[in-house]
Amino acid sequence: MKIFLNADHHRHAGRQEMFRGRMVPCHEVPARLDHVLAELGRRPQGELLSPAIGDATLDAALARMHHPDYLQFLATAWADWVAMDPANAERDVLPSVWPLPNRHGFRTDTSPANFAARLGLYGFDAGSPLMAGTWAAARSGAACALAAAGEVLGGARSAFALTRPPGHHAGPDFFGGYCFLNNAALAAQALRDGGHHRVAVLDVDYHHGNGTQTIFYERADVLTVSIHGDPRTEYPFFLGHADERGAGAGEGANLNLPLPRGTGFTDWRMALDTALQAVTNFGASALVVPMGLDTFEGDPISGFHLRSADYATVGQALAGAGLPTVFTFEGGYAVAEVGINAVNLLEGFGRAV
Ligand code: OKP
Ligand code: ZN
Repeated sequence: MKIFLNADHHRHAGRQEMFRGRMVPCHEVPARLDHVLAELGRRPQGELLSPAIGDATLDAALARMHHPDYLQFLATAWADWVAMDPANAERDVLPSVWPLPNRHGFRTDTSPANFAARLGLYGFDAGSPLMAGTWAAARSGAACALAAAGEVLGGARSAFALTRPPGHHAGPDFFGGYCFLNNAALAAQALRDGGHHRVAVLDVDYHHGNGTQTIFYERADVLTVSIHGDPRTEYPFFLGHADERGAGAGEGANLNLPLPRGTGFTDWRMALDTALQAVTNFGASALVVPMGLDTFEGDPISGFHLRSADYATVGQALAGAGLPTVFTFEGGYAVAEVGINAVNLLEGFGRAV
């Protein structure tokens, strides 16, 4: 399969994230992608390419998935941050105040003049630092997702957007969970626009894909399925419950399969079969897989117990859907193993095709 590499990913390199009242080193580090690349060097899965997507095409695609005010916010966030105080140039951007949407009559319909207040409108956690290169890195990543979708539209069985920062927590007008632009949603929309009438997104990251679910929640043409740690105890907490089935025209086109912390491969694999059955029942003709490897037993921030060899089985099962498939790189924070696990999955998929 063709692999679209985000050559700008190093420009997004957060230093610290807030965790339980203190600043800890970021989990979502450039080395994650570098390990995948190194493993692909040892076990090649296809040609490595740079995405050839023009700025106008990219901007048009971004504007279809994200609100214009949010994109504008991202584009100028670093400059606005430094303008608040020149000393801010030494520090990453992180929000520290939020409006508690839908509660207490807090106004969120006006754009506050203070950047720190605006930051709290768009960002939903204090763990997703943004810096000078974030916008460039995220844009190039979005281009990788579009290029991967284009490859599949051109007849390829599969393609991989090898990019970071990840995307599945980014919504129409919010960032968080290390995500800024929703790469998987961009790929799904590109597949729709390219002629696939029904597209499915099957998110296998440990964390619920709250951004992707929100983007497609009222749409009947894109099925969103996510297998993840139960949001009653696991991040991102406020979305991802089993009773969220979609709304309006999208009623029935969202499926959440939350599993308890501690779940091992036998039970996870049964959930995958349920998810794949839903994809088949939906009648999708193309598939997007936000590929998180943080279901791994050694992941430092997650709670499932998949082993490295299991990822080949996952890839094989995904191939069994028989659909043209776009993979996007999402989570996976056991840095030394993330390359092996990612390539095991891709290899399992490729062997089964
Ligand atoms: C991003 B992706 C939990 C801390 C959670 C944010 C996790 C974001 C995961 N102890 N911090 O879905 O892999
Ligand atoms: Zn995750």
